Amino acid sequence: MPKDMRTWIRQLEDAGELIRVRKPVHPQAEMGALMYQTRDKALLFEELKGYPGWRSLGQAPANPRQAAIAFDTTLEKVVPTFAGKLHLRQTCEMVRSGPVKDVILTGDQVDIQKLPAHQAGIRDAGPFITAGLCVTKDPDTGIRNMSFHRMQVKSKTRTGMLLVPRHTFQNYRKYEARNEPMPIAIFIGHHPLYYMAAATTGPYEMDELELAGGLLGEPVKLVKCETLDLEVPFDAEIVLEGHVLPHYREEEGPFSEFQDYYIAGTGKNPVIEFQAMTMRKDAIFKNVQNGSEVEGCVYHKIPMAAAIYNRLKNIGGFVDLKNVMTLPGIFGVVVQMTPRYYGEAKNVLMSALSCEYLHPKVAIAVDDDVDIFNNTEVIWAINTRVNPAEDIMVLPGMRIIPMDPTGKEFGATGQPTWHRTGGKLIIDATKPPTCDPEARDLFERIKPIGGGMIMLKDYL
Ligand SMILES: Cc1cc2nc3c(=O)[nH]c(=O)nc-3n(C[C@H](O)[C@H](O)[C@H](O)COP(=O)(O)O)c2cc1C
Ligand SMILES: [Mn+2]
Repeated sequence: MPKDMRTWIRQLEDAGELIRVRKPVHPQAEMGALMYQTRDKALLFEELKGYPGWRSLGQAPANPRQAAIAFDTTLEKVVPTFAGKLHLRQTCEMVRSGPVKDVILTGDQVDIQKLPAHQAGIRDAGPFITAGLCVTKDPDTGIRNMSFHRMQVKSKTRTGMLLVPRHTFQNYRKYEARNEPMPIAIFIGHHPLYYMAAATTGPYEMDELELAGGLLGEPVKLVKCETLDLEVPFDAEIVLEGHVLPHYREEEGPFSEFQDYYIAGTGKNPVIEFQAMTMRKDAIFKNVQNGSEVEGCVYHKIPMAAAIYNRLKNIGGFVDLKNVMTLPGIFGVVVQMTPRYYGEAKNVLMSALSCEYLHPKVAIAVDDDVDIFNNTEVIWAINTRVNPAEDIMVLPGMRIIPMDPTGKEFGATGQPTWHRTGGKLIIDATKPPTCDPEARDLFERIKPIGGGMIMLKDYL
């Protein structure tokens, strides 16, 4: 059976990683607080106040450790594992129908306000659809794109949409140049590897649904939309079919974002008008809580670290690279490596700051005796292995992600020219390289005599 949101719920539950919330929860008044709180376990809300019959899954994955479960691996191996699969593609398979077509609503029957979309933060403009994966096509080539976008619920048939200038925006620009609305299909609720694929920034030509197939190890099965020349997974929970209106913008936001701020992106943004909705007869909704170190962040952290891992492997021909992890707020990345030469770590960090993703602005390198999943260890390495005069570099005037409030803003949200500039920071917290064993030896960490063998429990 192909992996979908239901197999994922079962997998989490079997692993003791899911809590069923049986008391009724209000999606706008209560759910955000519960999801923001749980940093360890996933939540399945079984009864929703004001939305009879609906259930919703949240914080699933709640953290990178749970993301590793989706890849059938461990926290330490999840980034190298994903990196090793980034080149995999499986051609999607068309099927005639599927559970997502159990219920088909068109015209006046469409009412997205009946969906239990949650309100994430106090200052949010209202409920947002937070787990919608947006499928569009390049009108010239027909190549598909799939990406994550926040969608502010505005009426029965309308949402806003934040489009940071990337591939979906590129497709939208092409439709705008033709003065045509852009067809868009949004599926809500699926296996996390679909979300990981959607949050992977690769070449414009990459069909993220083919990458999803590569990650899943099985082709994604697609069905035709009811009202659009687009295809969506046959086993999603819910599908919305609509158009992004050309040359039209409306106030959108604020929204609780991944940096743990409301700032950035709020302003005149595109809108989607929906004309059809299909779903399973017992569809489970999916809400994603955003903020630092919650689910929204996890979908960013893992693909970004995987893309950076692949990029860094071959800097200077070869890097003895061990691991990569994204830091809280996702503007930072920590690279674990064994430096072989002086200056090597700095070259590697330069590349991490200039990769597929605009987010990284702080790049830190550490040796493999530092646990990169423990930020206390990373700070220890910075404090004890860095000579600030030598090992820190500030790079001014770089292009940074427009969602970074520290930067100088140009243009405005909703426009293809929207961007920011700001500084980037390199911190080489590695030990001296292996080519200088004497210097390196000064940084040998203490190990207690008998460490790992003499256990306290044996003395109690
Ligand atoms: C939880 C989550 C929410 C996101 N929300 C948005 C958004 O509202 N607008 C946006 O432009 N990108 C958003 N992104 C980032 C894009 O989906 C991501 O960069 C993706 O790789 C872009 O794909 P594309 O380059 O094919 O357009 C979000 C990512 C995640 C993980
Ligand atoms: Mn893309």
